[in-house]
Amino acid sequence: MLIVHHLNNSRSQRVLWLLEELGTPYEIRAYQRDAKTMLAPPELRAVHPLGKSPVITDASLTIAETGAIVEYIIELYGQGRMIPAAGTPELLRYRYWLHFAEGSAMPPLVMTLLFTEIPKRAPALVRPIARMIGKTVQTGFLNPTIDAQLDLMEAELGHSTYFAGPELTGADVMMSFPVEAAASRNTLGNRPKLKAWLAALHARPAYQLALQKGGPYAYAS
Ligand SMILES: N[C@@H](CCC(=O)N[C@@H](CS)C(=O)NCC(=O)O)C(=O)O
Repeated sequence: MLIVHHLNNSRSQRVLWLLEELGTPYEIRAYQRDAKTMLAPPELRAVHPLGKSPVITDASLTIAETGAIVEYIIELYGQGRMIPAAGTPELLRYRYWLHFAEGSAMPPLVMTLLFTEIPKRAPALVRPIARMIGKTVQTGFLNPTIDAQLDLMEAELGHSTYFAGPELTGADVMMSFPVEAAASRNTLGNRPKLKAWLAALHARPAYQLALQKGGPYAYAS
C-alpha cells in the first residue's frame, strides 16, 4: 500500500490531491509541525534523512521531493492520465511547469517568508537593521522576480485552460502550491486567469476530498 507521510499545512497536500484524482488507494501517516518553529517533527527523519514532507513509501521504495513523487505516481498509477501524450508540445510544457514549481517559483516565495520572519526573531538591538536588509532584498529582488513569474503563469494560462494544455495534469498539481502560497500573501494582483485556474482547482471534488482527508490546510481559500 502506498503511504503518504503527510505534514499538516504543507506541500504533501498536493500528493493527496493527485492520488484522489487518480483514484489510487493510499494511506496517510500524519505528522504535525512544531507550533513555534513550524518545522517537521524528528520522526519524519526516520522515513527520509532530510525529514521534509512529502515523502511516500510504496512497498520497499521511499521517495522524496514532490516533483519526483508526482512523476512516480503518474508513471506507475496514471494509466496515461494526468500527463500529455508522448511527442506532443504539451509534454514539453508539462515538464517545464512541473519543474518550474519547485525549481523557480518556490525559492523566492520561501526567501520572502524568511526575510519577513528573520527580523521578528532577531535580537531587539539589530532588529531595525535586519528589517531594512529584508525590505531591500524584497523590493529590489524578490518582489520583481515573483511578479515576473506570475506574469509568465498568467500568459501561459492565456494559451489553454491548464498549464500543459486543455486537461488537468501533474504540472497543475505541482503549480498549485506556489500559486496558493502567493495567493495567501495577496500577491496574485490583477491576474484573472491565474485566479480562475486556482478557483477551478479548489472546486474539484478530488481536491475537496483530499482536503477532508489531509486535515486543515491554510492555503485552500
Ligand atoms: N522541494 C521539496 C521541499 C520540501 C519541504 O521543504 N517541505 C516542507 C513542507 S512544505 C517541510 O517539510 N518543512 C518542514 C521542515 O523543514 O522541517 C519538495 O517539494 O518536496
